[in-house]
Amino acid sequence: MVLDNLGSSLRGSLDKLSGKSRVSEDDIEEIVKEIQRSLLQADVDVSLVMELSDSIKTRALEEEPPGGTTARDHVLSIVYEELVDLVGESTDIPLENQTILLAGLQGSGKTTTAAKMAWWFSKKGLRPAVIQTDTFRPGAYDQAKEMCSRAEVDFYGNPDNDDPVDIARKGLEETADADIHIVDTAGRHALEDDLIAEIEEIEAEVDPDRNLLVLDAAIGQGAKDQAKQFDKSIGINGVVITKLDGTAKGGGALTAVNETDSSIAFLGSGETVQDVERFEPNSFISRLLGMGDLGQLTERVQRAMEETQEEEEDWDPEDMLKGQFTLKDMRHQMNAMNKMGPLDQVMDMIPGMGGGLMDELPDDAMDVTKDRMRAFEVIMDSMTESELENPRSIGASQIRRISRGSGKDEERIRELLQQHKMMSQTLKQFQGMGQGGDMERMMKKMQGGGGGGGLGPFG
Ligand SMILES: Nc1nc2c(ncn2[C@@H]2O[C@H](COP(=O)(O)OP(=O)(O)O)[C@@H](O)[C@H]2O)c(=O)[nH]1
Ligand SMILES: [Mg+2]
Repeated sequence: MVLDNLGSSLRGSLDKLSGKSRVSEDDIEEIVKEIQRSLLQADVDVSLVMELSDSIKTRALEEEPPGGTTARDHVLSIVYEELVDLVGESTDIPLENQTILLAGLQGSGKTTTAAKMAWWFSKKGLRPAVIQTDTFRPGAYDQAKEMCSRAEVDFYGNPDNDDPVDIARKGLEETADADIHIVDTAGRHALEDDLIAEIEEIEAEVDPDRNLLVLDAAIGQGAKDQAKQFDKSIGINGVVITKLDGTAKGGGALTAVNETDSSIAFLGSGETVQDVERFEPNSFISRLLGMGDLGQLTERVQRAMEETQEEEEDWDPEDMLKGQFTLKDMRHQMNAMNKMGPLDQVMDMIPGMGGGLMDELPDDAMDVTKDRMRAFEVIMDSMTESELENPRSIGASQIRRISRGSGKDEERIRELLQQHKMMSQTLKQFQGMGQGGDMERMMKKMQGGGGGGGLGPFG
């Protein structure tokens, strides 16, 4: 996928910053070189690469890291911000009636994208129709028709008509009931005058709300000329990058986006109609850098936090971030985790937590099954306030008392204390990686100030 190597190589150089509080010029040179290498390998335009690396360099050296930030986090957040900036906003696609025209060379993935987008709109509760105007390629009609039937969306085409403009006109009439009209067009092997003339005519007839350029992720430097040409003739509002599931690099497509001053609308990553997603700059770059999907994680965490908060009014997440990890915190965390869904999934979304780190933890370090939870709750109810705040103070005699009070075996109480100890150690471990204490701030920053609401390393 695009810039596939960037994440791992960049993490390697960033790790060398671990423990440092300031970056030196040499450090940043090395990191910027890594970034340049990955971007150039991914076919991103040279001038774009230079522009990007200059601003990363300047910012990393000149900007004062916010108080308490490690050099690593500081540089990572700058790289992140600059990359998000490079790919730009996602193309605005309002969920309302509209006509979308797809342009692009033959084989770029227009027809597939038309069906995919139609499927996507139908999942949003709108009624889409695809109009196939490709009279150039034999089999285009059958292919589009079949894909649309798989997507369960309306379709119009006419294999006996060889006038694309006429097909477009009739198509719009025939599918007048639909909310969204997606007009698929023909392509050629290369940009030719007659292709440009044809698409201009269709454009004039259809009067689309937006024109999307479909680009194969493998396109490379040729993307620039194509993008310019299509932009000049019909105007390009957004780009769809297809075949991101392949070995393609996608950098050419990023260059094209920049060239036409447009943005990315959708990403295609497979041959079936469901293999489509809206382009989200933040989550795209997070994934690219192997930082997990910060946006999605934050959203989940926030939802879980809110729900848990309602049940435990006296629990304040800020306390946990500031000081000791108490049994109350643990109860809260277990509750929140239960609400977030499968733990391994959640861990995958946490920066730096993806590959293998979970394997290093004891198997039951985070076993928060419902049964265990219930037993722990009962035990905690038999503890005093000071025991909950300071579980280390709980000795053999207290364990005996708590066991009598809760009706649970002493063994279960030791288990609970053991689990608390492990979670507390894990927490420290995360903080040691320079990602615990600063995570909240980083998340806030990465979401553009959306507010991470007191997140601990467990969420
Ligand atoms: N793996 C993969 N194949 C794709 C994707 N999009 C399109 N294709 C394939 O690329 C080929 C050309 O796609 P098509 O939609 O016909 O391109 P068009 O000529 O621009 O209409 C077809 O074999 C598609 O199945 C994608 O995202 N991933
Ligand atoms: Mg086609």
